[in-house]
Amino acid sequence: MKKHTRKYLCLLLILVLAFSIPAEITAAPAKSTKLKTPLAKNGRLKVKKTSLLNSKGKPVVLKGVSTHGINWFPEYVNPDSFKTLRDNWRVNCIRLAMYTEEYNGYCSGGSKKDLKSLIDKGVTYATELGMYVIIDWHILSDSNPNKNKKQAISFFKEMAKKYRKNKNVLYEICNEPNGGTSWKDIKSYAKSVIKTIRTYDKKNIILVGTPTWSQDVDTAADSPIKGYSNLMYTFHFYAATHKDNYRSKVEKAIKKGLPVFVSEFGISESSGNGKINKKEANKWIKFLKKRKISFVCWNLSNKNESSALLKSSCQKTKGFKSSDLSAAGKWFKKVL
Ligand code: IDC
Repeated sequence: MKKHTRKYLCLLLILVLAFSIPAEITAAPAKSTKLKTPLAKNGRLKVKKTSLLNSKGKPVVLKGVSTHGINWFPEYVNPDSFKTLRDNWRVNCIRLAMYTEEYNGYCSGGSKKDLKSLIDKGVTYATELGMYVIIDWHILSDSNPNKNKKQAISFFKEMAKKYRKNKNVLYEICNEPNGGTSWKDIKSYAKSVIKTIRTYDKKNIILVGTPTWSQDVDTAADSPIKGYSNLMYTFHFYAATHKDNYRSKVEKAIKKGLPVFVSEFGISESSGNGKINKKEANKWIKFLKKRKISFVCWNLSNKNESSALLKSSCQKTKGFKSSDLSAAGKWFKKVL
């Protein structure tokens, strides 16, 4: 090696060392303060007894926002809106509500291709952002899930095949059975759909609806579904309508060993509109937090109804500021 080449290499080495040492020293605290995504922190979730646990076996609470029906409000399924919710609201879960029978629903003339493409987009954005995502088969006016059971099975077969490797996906197989649909009926539907999902996806959480608009968790607790793991049962409430006696239903169900997940709630009346009741809503949140029950708030839209989290005058579909939020939106952001 020539003398000047050696000199040059020495100088280079000194320069590299000079820059790398302080860089390392400053990089260490930066690394430790860097926020991990909810998914990076918790990994694949599992259910043990009544608890939802992360991959390390620690309890985890999903705090989510539900879209309104993606048939009506597809525009909110975008990466920036989810990112706003994650970074500014501290939401770690998005629920994609796909109505099955209302206007342009999956089983009532809506484009299956378009609806599934919205679900795919929603799952992709949530995954990129490290958020959990619920694929919600949103039955409502089709009161009994057995009505569209065949379509549910083929839908969830497709979803489970596609998303079995996604650690952040949860399947909600029937939003709110109603119209007198019995737990026995729901259970028979659930068993078929769960069997299909588990053929492909052995692990991700499955959320099962309960009778009377997903309120009768106490009834489900008397006779839970056997033979499968990672199942949870949904309880829904609207704070201006459902109060103490509903909390005691949840309490009863948990005492009987049922894992409960609040995949939808609002602080309005059960119509999704009318007065909001913040006092009762705060009681609910205190109750849920104490028991580490996950909760997902209805709904991400600017619809002119009091359960909507955005003001009806808000035209933004991302980057929502406090002034864009409805009273319910302001309340929920503060709760988080
Ligand atoms: C409501 C919406 C409303 C829409 C209606 C369709 O807020 O804009 O017109 O559905 O029937 C539920 C349901 C949920 C309801 C919500 C409020 O899961 O779909 O959304 N709610 O009524 N259960 C209890 C209340």
